[in-house]
Amino acid sequence: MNDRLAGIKQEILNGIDQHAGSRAAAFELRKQFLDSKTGKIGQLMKEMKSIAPEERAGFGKNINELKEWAQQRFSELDEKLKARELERRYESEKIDVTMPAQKAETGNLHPITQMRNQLIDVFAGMGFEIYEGTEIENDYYNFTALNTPKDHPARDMQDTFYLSPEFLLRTQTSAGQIHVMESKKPPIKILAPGKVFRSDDDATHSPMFFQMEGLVVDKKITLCDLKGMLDVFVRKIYGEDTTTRLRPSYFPFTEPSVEVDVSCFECGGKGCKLCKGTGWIELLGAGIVNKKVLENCGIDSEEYSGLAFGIGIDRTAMFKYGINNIKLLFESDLRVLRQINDN
Ligand code: FA5
Repeated sequence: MNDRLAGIKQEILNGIDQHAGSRAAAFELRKQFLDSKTGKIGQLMKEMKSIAPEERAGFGKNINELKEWAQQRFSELDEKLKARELERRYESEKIDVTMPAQKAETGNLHPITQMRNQLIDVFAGMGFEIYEGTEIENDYYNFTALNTPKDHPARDMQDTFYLSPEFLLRTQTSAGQIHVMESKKPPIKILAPGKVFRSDDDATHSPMFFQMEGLVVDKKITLCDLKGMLDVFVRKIYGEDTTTRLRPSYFPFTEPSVEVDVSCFECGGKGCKLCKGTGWIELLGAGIVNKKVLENCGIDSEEYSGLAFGIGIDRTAMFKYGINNIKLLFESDLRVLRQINDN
């Protein structure tokens, strides 16, 4: 019997030597010998019955000693493995406090989004509400209801992407004017920012760009109201000394129509490269809402009048941040985008 005990001892020593590389493997090995039901040492206890009574006490003592010895070995092993695991962790998580810190990059809003937000802030301060229209429009809302029927030459002013004979990508946020006037009774004071699309492509024109439409319909709205609002807008965006100039223009949906220039904020009006020596920069189109458009939307043009303007958001941003090619706004070049942070 003592040989069997010695054999188990040896087995344990071999097992510890060969297999117990991790705490999980050591646990499995321990179970093989010390599990109360299936362990080899426990099994020996069950054999007590078959031992001669006079040898039983000695046999039991030897088994208990073996059990204590095994428990001791396994807890030493566990301690050793625990220490090794900890060492490995320390090694892998070691921090060199002399290393330069990793730079945490923070992003910022896209210049067009920054400009859009600034414009919304300015006009929200004057009581405008936001209306978000859809990018796909039908011919009626983008042209016909805006006093531009099928054969109207003004359609050539905007090269259109047609999706079908009826549907198109809106060429102007002015399409939103009609939706608003159809669904709301005056007084109306809305701002409609969004993407618009035209078959247009050069340094200052992009096939997709952003506009912000403003529409006010109420009693006794005049061109003076328009000029007053636009003066507030340019002063807030380009500085207190900036002013506007209205030049006669043509849009089928406004009468009279104006092109709005802003005094050059770079040279103060003296003439420079930015304003091409004129002292003025062309910024947006605007006018008094054509009576025909009001009538198309069921608004009494004798009782009410309206003003409307369409600001190019990209163009406003280009002037403000000194960007000379609209493509720079859409190429996602971080060197450009990082320079513009007006938040
Ligand atoms: C219009 O789109 C009119 N709907 C504006 C308007 C609204 C007039 C309400 C009267 C009443 P226009 O085509 O000029 O007008 O465009 C307005 C602005 O959008 C321009 O001043 C310019 O800043 C910008 N813009 C026009 N085409 C492009 C383009 N391809 N890329 C970038 N910006 C553009």
